[in-house]
Amino acid sequence: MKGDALVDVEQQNELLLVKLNRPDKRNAVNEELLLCLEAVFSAVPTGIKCAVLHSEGPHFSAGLDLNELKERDLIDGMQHSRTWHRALDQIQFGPVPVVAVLRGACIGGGLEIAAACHIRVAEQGTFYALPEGQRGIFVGGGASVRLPKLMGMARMADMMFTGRMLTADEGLTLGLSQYITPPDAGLAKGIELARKIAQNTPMTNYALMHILPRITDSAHAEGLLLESLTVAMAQSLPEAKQRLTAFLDGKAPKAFQ
Ligand code: 1HE
Repeated sequence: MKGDALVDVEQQNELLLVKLNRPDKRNAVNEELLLCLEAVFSAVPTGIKCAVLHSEGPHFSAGLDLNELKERDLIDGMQHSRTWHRALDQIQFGPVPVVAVLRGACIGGGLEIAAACHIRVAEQGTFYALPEGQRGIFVGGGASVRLPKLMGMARMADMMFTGRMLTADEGLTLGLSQYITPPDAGLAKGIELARKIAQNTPMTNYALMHILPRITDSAHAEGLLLESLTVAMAQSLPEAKQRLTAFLDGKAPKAFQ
């Protein structure tokens, strides 16, 4: 998917760079763009170990394409929200970790897409908002499930009750992003992080993507049991044994290197 596609994809060795590519509409997400995103993350080529989701133009995404709301009845609205859930679950629970690189507006559905990624890097100048409250609607792309886990329910509710906008610095403090960079340095940072992630064992990345969220959603006893199963599986794999032996032989970097 190249050129004027709404989602542009570029392979860089073990990394997949996925770009929201509708800058004239501030990367507002219409049905076509959403389905493109789902298709890309459903067909990650073999050999790819990590993806970076970034954007063309000065804004990550202005959220849902509001033109599409005008004609929708109740059942259409329900199905449309479920399409968002499917597409964003494909990002969160797909085959590879995804690093989001944010800039400018990260609004509504744009923030929902960012929240489905595994790590968020925000450039200075990024701003976050959930104008759904002001528009008389509600979040529909999974924000009510994902955002309270990142920033807490009260903060998310505040953003919707009051239309409060958060700056990049506030987003970093509150957990919306894990990294902040100068303007225009986000993609380089995202790629640097993705290269690091790509060096992990597949089991570690799988556990972080697919098991940790289940543990977090579990009751105490079930969570601990899942953790034990995961560590036992991971440590029994040859690639873990090699890494442990390398450390004990003084051939692996220390924790702080
Ligand atoms: C759009 C959209 C959009 C821009 N749907 N067309 N999201 C919002 O409520 C955010 C609405 N957007 C904005 O507040 C601003 O556009 C921005 C702050 C992001 C950028 O401002 P600016 O001055 O750079 O651009 P602009 O002039 O406002 O917009 C440029 C064009 O993009 C313009 O179209 P044009 O044909 O007149 O050039 C805008 O109409 C268009 N555009 N944002 C449709 N959102 C799963 S449910 C999720 C629910 C939500 O996401 S609600 C939040 C919706």
